[in-house]
Amino acid sequence: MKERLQELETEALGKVEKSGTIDELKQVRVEYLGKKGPITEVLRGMGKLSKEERPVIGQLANDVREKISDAIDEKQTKLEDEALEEQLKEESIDVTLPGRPVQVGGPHLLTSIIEEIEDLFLGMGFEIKEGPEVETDYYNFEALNLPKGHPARDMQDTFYITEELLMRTHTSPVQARTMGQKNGTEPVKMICPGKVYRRDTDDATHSHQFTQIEGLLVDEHVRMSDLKGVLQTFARKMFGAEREIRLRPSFFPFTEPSVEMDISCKMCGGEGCSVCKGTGWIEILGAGMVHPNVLEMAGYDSEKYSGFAFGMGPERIAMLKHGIDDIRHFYTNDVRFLSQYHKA
Ligand code: 2NL
Repeated sequence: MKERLQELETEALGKVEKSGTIDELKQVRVEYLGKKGPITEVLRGMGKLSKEERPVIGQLANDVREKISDAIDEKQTKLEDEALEEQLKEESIDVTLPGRPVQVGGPHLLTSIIEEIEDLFLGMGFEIKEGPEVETDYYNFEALNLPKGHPARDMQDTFYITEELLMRTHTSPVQARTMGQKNGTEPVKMICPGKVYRRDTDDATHSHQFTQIEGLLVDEHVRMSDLKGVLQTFARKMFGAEREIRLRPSFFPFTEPSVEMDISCKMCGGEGCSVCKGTGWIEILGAGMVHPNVLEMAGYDSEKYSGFAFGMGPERIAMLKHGIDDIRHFYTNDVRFLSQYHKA
């Protein structure tokens, strides 16, 4: 029996040694240490042994079993380590490879234009004010000399929330609100950029939602020449130092007198071309002297105070600056359009 056990040990250890995979090792374990294995069999036959031999063989059988088991465990750990090593080698990444480029966004063209205009007016001492897009009928219309039933309201139809609440049609209500906070005594020097709304059918030049920048200066002794100086400074900083401006009489319910401002066409230098439709001039904005009714409604004495105001559309400015032919490009956000105006 002793020899048989030693034989089994040698045999089993040999097979453990030869096992190349965890599966093979499992089979060795089942074969030698399983319930039906040869060692169990030896132990079962111990009944036939003498009292003296029994503990010796029993001890030996247990030693052999333990040796085989330890050898299997050791080999299993080794095989597992090797497998892990192999897997790590396969999955290793080359950290020296250059990374995939990340797509970098940038400000929307309209945002850039609005910020450029803001900077120009900040440089002239104007402050920037914002206000609600949902407005009252009073601040959007009444306070701007557009009483209920005024015919000019037709051109500024909008989206109504209630009879008295609506989506603002211009940013002027921000200015009316600001003037109203000044007790009729302090001067105002502000611009207000923001989104505005009209009941319009979208096409290449119309949108039901667009942006506007309005400006307002109220103080004692403000004259039309002040308006002209500010607008000329703006036009030259925005479009080029060589630009001329031209004021044409116009009408707005909230200013009197009212004007429209053109800049000389850069494309043809004033000769007339397709951009300026042969006139040599391009319309940029509307402006005027604040109507006395508007000043009075905001609490100012229109005998003592006067002011000028202007309004422009950043979409139009951007379209002229960059030769964009359809206002809808600003809102459909095609990256091929947007990315052309990201500064490097
Ligand atoms: C245009 C014309 C304009 C104003 C806006 C204004 C605001 C107040 C008082 C008086 Cl609070 N006027 N704003 C004045 C003249 C013209 O906009 O064509 N905008 C795109």
